[in-house]
Amino acid sequence: MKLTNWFGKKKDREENKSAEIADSRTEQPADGEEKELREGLEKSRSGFIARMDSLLTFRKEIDPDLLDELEEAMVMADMGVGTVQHLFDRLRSDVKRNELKDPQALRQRIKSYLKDMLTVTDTVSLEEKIGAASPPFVILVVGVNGVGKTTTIAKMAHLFKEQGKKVLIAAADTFRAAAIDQLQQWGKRLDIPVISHQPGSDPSAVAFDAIEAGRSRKMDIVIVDTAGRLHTQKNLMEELKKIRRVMGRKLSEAPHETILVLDATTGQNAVSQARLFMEATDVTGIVLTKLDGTAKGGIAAAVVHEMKIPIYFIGIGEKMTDLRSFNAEEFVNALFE
Ligand SMILES: Nc1nc2c(ncn2[C@@H]2O[C@H](COP(=O)(O)OP(=O)(O)O)[C@@H](O)[C@H]2O)c(=O)[nH]1
Ligand SMILES: [Mg+2]
Repeated sequence: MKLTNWFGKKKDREENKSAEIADSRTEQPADGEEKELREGLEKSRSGFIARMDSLLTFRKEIDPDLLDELEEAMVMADMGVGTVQHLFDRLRSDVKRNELKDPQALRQRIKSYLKDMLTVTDTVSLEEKIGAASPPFVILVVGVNGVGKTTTIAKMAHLFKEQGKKVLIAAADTFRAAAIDQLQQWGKRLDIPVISHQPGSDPSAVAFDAIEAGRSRKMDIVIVDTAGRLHTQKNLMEELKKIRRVMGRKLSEAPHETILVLDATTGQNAVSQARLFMEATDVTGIVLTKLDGTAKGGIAAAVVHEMKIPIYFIGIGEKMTDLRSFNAEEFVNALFE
């Protein structure tokens, strides 16, 4: 299946139709959301999944060579050595016990193990957490520069607003004037209030004001943007700690969630970033952005398996609507089918 435009959903019906016909694995026509997810993951599907399938297709039986080659393909897809090893330990012992008849059975097993690895057990969904808390529910968004924090905040705000929630966003990335402008512009487009101070001002003061405004204006959700300068790692982490402390003074449960944004196109770098942020602050959930821009969607499995933190959302484009709640089942199906 070849789609020329990853971002645009405006392809005419003809093109959609032929794309679907061309994809022999599509058994039923996907609904709009499913189709958009499939399109968002197209690079990975035609990248690492296609590579896996080309290894499986011409084999009659599962031999050690096949397993080795598949293993290599998964490492190449940024799944991470440790994660891949875990997966293949399980697969090899299944093969040893003669549980897998042929390469297609192996494919099914990989699919099902990937779903396991993308699922963090005993976690409550973000939606349930929001529902259970007394408002405002405060979300602190962290991550290094350029991963898509501000865009993701706009997308989340849009999504929550669609669900009928009152949302306020705060520009605690005070490092650059442009960052404040960017959030203000999103606020205008989304028609939601933005709390901001002068460039260069104290980010924790912005966060404090945001919670105050969230309470007095009876907001359901307050989302706080932060700066992400990597070259001042230590300062950045100290700044985040201070923001959290100051938030907690205003509202003891705040922040209810600390969401780490990771850019899927940075591969294993995203995993190292996750480690750094987890050491410095209490990350509760992940948003994996730019999945539309990488053929190595295996990074999702590495992040969840290694961090044991759930992915709440994935970004599959630059538009306001290009954010999806993450569901392991849907995600793996969209990749594999
Ligand atoms: N293709 C694609 N681009 C994205 C996605 N999320 C963010 N971006 C782009 O990444 C760039 C950096 O985003 P920004 O929100 O400013 O990052 P920040 O520095 O972390 O706040 C912008 O050009 C965004 O449009 C995504 O899911 N897919
Ligand atoms: Mg930003």
